[in-house]
Amino acid sequence: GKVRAPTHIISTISDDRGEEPCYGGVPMSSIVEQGLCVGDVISLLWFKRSLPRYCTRFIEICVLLCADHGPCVSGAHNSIVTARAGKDLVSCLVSGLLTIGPRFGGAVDDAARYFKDAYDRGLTPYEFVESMKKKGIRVPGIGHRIKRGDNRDKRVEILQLYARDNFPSVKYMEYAVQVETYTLSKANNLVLNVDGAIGTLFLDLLAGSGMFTKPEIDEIVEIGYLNGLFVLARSIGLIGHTFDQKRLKQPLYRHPWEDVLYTK
Ligand code: Q5B
Repeated sequence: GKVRAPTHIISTISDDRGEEPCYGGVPMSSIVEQGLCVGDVISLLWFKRSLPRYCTRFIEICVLLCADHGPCVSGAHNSIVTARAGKDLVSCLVSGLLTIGPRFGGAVDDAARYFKDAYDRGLTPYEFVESMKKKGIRVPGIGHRIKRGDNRDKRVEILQLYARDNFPSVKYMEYAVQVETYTLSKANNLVLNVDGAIGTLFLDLLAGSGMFTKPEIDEIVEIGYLNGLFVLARSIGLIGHTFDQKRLKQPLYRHPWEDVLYTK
């Protein structure tokens, strides 16, 4: 009989062998005919299933809200400096993307991990925050350079409002709000930030939609899918900043001496 040669790659995401490519088994023509959007494509390619409209809309809102946050944040700054050094689009984009990490934009997965663990173990906000302090770990998803208790992040409010109106359950989000109330009692900068809002709300999406088994949720949180939302979204802004600098014909950037403390 026929013997199948062992393959070097196993792939389950999309299939380009037929007349038209299929994303998670759904032909592209069907995606277009049904008027599906980026949130649907993300749900097919990342989560390998068609999620309900309220979920794909939530994913799209995350992308819209994280697309950019001005020229002063780490990622945009790097892209701007790289563009001004005359580099190509991909170099400018990746130099911005490489700043995404535990302090800037890349705290979404850890927020989901730590808040899930704390909520599932029944820790009070006090016990959660103080246990993190004892371990010397900053609570991922808490704190912001410019947002404060009296100047909240509008993006967080928009996401919370959407989830309250559309999600069957927002237990992780409500827990995050309680944690924020506690951290704000300690310092005014310790707000729930956009990473924390997305991380905890995505836990609610995973747990409340009925579309994922518990092992699947644990795997998604363990592998870390959710920083991908920030990376994808912020790429839009970083590309915008790159075009902006090139259009404005900005010269090579050199940081001013006055802004450096030279010490021996
Ligand atoms: N403290 C975000 O810090 C920042 C604490 C904390 C306990 C915390 C910090 C942090 C966790 C990581 C995180 C996502 C580095 C942020 C984003 C996207 C963005 C960005 C934009 C966009 C800010 C002052 C005192 C110290 C600290 C204590 C601070 N955070 N304690 N848990 N989480 N958060 N990142 O302002 O006693 O004086 O030593 O690491 O969630 O990246 O727009 O800019 O869209 O682009 O530098 O929104 O919070 O504050 O370091 O001076 O700390 O607060 O221990 O206490 P800062 P620091 P003490 S969203």
